[in-house]
Amino acid sequence: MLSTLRLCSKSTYNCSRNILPAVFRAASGWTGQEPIQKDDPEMWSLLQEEKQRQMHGLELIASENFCSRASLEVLGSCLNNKYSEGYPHQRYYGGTEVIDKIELLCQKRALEAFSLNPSKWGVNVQPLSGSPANFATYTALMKPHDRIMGLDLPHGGHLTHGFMTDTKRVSATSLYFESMPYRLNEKTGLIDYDRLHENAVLFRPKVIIAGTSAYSRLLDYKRFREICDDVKAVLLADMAHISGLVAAGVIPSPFEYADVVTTTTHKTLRGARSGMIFFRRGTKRIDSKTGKEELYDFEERINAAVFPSLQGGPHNHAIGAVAVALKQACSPEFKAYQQQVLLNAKSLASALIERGYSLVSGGTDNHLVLVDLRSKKLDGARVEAVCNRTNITANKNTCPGDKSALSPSGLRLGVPALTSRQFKEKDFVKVVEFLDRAVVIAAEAKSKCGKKLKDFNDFLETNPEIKQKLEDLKKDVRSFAGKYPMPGFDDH
Ligand code: DSN
Repeated sequence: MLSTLRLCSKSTYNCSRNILPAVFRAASGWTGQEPIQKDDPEMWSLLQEEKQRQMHGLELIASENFCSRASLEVLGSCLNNKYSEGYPHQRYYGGTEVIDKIELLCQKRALEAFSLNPSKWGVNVQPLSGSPANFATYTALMKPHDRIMGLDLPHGGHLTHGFMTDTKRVSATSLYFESMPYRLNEKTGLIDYDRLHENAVLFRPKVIIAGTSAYSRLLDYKRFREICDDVKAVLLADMAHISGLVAAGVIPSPFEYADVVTTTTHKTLRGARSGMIFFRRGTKRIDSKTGKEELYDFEERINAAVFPSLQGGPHNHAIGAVAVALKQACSPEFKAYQQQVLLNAKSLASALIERGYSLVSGGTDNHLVLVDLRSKKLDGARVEAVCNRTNITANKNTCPGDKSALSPSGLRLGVPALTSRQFKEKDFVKVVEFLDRAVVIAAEAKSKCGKKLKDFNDFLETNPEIKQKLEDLKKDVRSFAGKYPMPGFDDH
């Protein structure tokens, strides 16, 4: 900096806004305003590559979506530059007056998006994503070694709901707290609420989580509430997967029954990648004898757990971008989008059933289906491997009864991303046609190679006939998917 200034003669050195940047530009050559194409062509080319992959592929990962351009503009803005530890009007750094307005706007829109009364509910919009939101909530509500129950990961739950195996406490939730899972009834593929209730009575958890990441049915929040009341547990709803559907009012909301609700913001909600924690506030109950009011204390505990216990500076660019998405979530277009999500999921499910596929629970009431490939004598890993090579993006998933998480029998398929690309019911019938071709290729390859997944993958890479079939399918998928529009920027 100093050497740059020395290069400027007294007559050219001028602090006016117009002159100084030009002088710096001439002297150092760097302004920080160079576009990515020029500044880092290697990264630009990778961005282009990824954009092309997304444009020409069938994105069926149930937790993914395509964020809007407006939200992405805020995400890539000067909001990234600001530190603001603390909360609005209580910050540790100066220069936060605009950041305060942005965080308050995000909070206000979050409550509006879920039709919540600010005297009864508050929200923390600083969690960096869903897993940090959950861990902050546990930190707020429990002491180390307190007990928690969540849906088992292999039965459609989430890692952070307490996953552990016989030999390892995999999730930190099971490391710092004592977790006990509840599961599905393997015959029906539905949550076994009776068993959950029985076990909760014995285990006496402090928190029960009503939340899923690979479950295609609606949750019975009333039943969860009754169980929680019976064992005096806090009901935490993790609505990460379904929050967009809830905001649009097309499926039941957890807010009527839950004490605390966590969510990500980038799945069905279609915002930037971040997390939120909603908590009840105000009067908890009034003692009938003394008339004394008992207040919820979640707000102080949750805010303190997020900052300073677990996080430092909030990601203000994400908070601003989420605020934009939450405004969109209140629009009639968003409601129509979520209605289409439900129609598309039903279309996907029936087209699969028509082609002889088994679905866990037999169908769907939300945005995803879980295909059980055992009836096709296949598994999720092999079909995922074929999909990966043919521009179809989906993920292998355990089904109830699976013994190995490494070789699960299911494939989880979600419709939110492609619905954001204007796919309708008939387009999902076509998607199933492509998926079925992938499954047929997987079955043929499996029948002709060794037993191990590695043999299978090697075969896909080397067998000329299979390679040709993969190439043909990929070409058809590319040309089909490439015709649909995509939210975001045109080229990145
Ligand atoms: N990774 C998300 C999912 O796919 O469900 C959950 O965190």
